[in-house]
Amino acid sequence: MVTSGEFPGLDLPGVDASSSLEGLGPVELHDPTQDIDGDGTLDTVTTSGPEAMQVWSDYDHDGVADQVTVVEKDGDYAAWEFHHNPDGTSGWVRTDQGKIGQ
Ligand SMILES: [Ca+2]
Ligand SMILES: [Ca+2]
Repeated sequence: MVTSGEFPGLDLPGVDASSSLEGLGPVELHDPTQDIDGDGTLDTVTTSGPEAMQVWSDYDHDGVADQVTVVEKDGDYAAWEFHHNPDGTSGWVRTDQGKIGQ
């Protein structure tokens, strides 16, 4: 049996630059393998599929992803942040979208 601990990122949803993450709930991020912000604590998992690479980051280390950036092979990209709203709801909000090199 394969567990996500042996293969980080395997249980993360596959998304591409045109995917909407609205309606997607919190994404648990176990066993991050990279330290993107350089504070000495691992915070990020990078996964790649046939069409796109996804970079999931958990900056406050609560085990739930706070940000994801998706970069497709053809340069299309999108960035999303997981927001906790004052009214108690939460959800993904797109913060950037475009094409690399334009
Ligand atoms: Ca870090
Ligand atoms: Ca987090």
